[in-house]
Amino acid sequence: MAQSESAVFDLAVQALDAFRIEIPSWGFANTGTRFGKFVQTAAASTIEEKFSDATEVNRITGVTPTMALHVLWDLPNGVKDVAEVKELERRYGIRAGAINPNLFQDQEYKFGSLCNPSAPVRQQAVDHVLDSIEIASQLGCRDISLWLADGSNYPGTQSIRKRIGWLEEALCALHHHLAAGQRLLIEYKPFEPAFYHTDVADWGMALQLARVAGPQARVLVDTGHHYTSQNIEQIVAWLLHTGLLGGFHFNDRRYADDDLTLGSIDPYQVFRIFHELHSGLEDGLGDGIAFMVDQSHNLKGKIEATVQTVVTAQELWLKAALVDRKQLAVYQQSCDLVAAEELFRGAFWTDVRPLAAAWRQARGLPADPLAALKADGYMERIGRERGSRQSAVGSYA
Ligand code: RM4
Ligand code: MN
Ligand code: MN
Repeated sequence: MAQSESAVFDLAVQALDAFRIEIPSWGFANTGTRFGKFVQTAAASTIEEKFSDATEVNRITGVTPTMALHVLWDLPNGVKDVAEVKELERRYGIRAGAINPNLFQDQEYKFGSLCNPSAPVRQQAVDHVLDSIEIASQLGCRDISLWLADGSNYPGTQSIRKRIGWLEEALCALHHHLAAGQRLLIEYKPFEPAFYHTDVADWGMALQLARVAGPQARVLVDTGHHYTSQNIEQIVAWLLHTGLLGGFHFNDRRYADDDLTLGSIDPYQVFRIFHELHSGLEDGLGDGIAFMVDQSHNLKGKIEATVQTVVTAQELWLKAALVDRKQLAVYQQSCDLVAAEELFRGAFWTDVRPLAAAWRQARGLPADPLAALKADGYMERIGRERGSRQSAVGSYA
């Protein structure tokens, strides 16, 4: 890299100062697989405990001021629970982030929610999202993040096109109720729990639905929701190009929707996505993208895994910031393939950890967040306090 040391540090400061990551409340709770759960003594089982854990992560990393909430898990009484959340926001200094309606756990949703053939069930789903929009409004949250489990398991058992129509109808109705400045994020996923057809299976469907829903709808890219070897950075480039990239759910995958820690399997993929984002932002695209994490830490300690995720995201964001995009454009234009690729890979292989540590120190944060977490005794304390209350519950979260 030709840049001077101080120019590189300035670049790092700029990149990391502007990078905020939203962590999910469910990342602190006991989660498992469909085979069961291994209960952790330090897991959070109340919304207050989730706020407390989020505060610890933000205290150590300094970049996670908001926490995404799942309505059914965090506000089981819907709008009635808003006062409690507001009180927790005040007490812990963490703000509620994206509001996630839950359209997949009620018995009524066996054959779908917004795409269910039954009009009353579709209405129930719409009403739940309307409640979620109201919760978001009362909490001052910008994003309502919609993920549907809808689909079918066997060929011929559902009309795919009728379901498209019902979904469009529901999304338009919902969009109508968004407050100014709010956004409806539409997440896609190729399969699971539906194993034959999923109603919002890929980014093309999500993009089309966002267009039909209205100008405040965007597409949400969950990195784990793609088929193996799919070129996610190309999808990101298209969404930037069309102005419909709303945000991310970060995690990593090896096989399917594994919800593993970001960058644990394929950090180069995350780097390539981040390069597209830096490049888009430099060109004035992609304003207001939500960088959210969506992970389940079934085996790792929850808080440790969350801090590790944040640190990894920062490192990869920083590596991608170091790509000399002016020079790269020259190589791309002249089709100097090896020079372009080496420049690109060179940034990826740069060890940015000292740079990230220097940035943290400049911001009054611990240089090594994972070591700081181990040292401050929070995890032992909550393990002791919460340990006796954990029970081996069977559901996912
Ligand atoms: C889904 C999807 C959603 C998340 C649920 C729990 O696979 O990723 O974003 O809320 O899982
Ligand atoms: Mn997700
Ligand atoms: Mn998922």
